[in-house]
Amino acid sequence: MPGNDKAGGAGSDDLTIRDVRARLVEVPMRFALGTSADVVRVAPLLLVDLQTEEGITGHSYLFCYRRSGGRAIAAVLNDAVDSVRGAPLDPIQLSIVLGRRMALLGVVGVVRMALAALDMAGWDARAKAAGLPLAKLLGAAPRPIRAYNSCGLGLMKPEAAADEAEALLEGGFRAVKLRLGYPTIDEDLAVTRAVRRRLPDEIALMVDYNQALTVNQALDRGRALDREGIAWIEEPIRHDDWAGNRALVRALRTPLQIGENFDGPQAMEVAVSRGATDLVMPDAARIGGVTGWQQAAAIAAVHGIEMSSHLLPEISAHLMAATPTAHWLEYVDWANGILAEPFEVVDGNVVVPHRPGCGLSWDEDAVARHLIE
Ligand code: SMN
Ligand code: MG
Repeated sequence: MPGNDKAGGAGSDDLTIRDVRARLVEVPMRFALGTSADVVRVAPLLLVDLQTEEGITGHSYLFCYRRSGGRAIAAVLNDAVDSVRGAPLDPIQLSIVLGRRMALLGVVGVVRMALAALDMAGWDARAKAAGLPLAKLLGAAPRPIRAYNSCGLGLMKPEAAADEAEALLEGGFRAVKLRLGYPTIDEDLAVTRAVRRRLPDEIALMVDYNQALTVNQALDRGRALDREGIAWIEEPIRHDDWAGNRALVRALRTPLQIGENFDGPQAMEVAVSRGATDLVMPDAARIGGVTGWQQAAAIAAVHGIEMSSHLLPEISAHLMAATPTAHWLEYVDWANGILAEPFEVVDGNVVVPHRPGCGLSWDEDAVARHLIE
């Protein structure tokens, strides 16, 4: 590259942190999502622009679950960037430095998500500076990634769930995910059977409890679901009850899936080494952004465990392209309303764009319409 100093000086693709802008929007969702924990009707998204002295801006966004989550994450993100303004945009070094600086507060939850947003925007900027799609910068071809449609299919009456499941196959999806955790096992089974009956046999059906059950309830309901043709049972009990999850892995035929609540790659390593799951599905925003994801992908690869993604389908598509044991990408369309170029879905695969970076840019008119602060 012109200007590159082979003796080890600054290359022309070096970047320096200048500032960050975080904007909270609430985007209407086409399908509301009623889980056993809460109902989500609008998507609170934090849009992050990381500006560099060199004029390149890195983009990322987070799904914040609640408006208050977005506000809290924005506050931590601004604080974190204040403390590294003028530093080289080196995401791996930043994860070490900021991890230390935030250690007294605790690098969990909101703090973890703020640092992940910075990390992902940092990698986006670096990929743009290199002129490469993020997947390529990570050593992978930007190929189409197999996805399941995870929009909707919250808690609802059996026939309504079957109708919605059918509608979600539009776009060629070959898998959908149903939320469970009704008051009784009979209700769980009634909805599952109505959906399973309506879907063609070759369509995979995952179910997600969002940590609703005790271990004993999960054993009962899991054994019943073992006869229903389910691809995985997700988070039936508290996600970090490693012993309880291990008991479920041993007792149930259907694969156990956990991971969206792994707080950094260390948590995933504990879960996997204790045999607490069959499958893993980290969330890029909780596992530590691109930097944390790569460490998690290495853990999954050395243990031979299939790894799926959680939410954030745009950045996850790049990450899954570079994941040796990639399994299923979780697709949601929640950011489409504010993206200038929403990612394409073809035959149930998310298409990884060939443009430099992650391929995220904002539709500023839509952002203005949905802006909270
Ligand atoms: C989920 C995701 C986002 C909001 C609520 C629930 C769910 C999933 O656990 O895995 O999609
Ligand atoms: Mg889940």
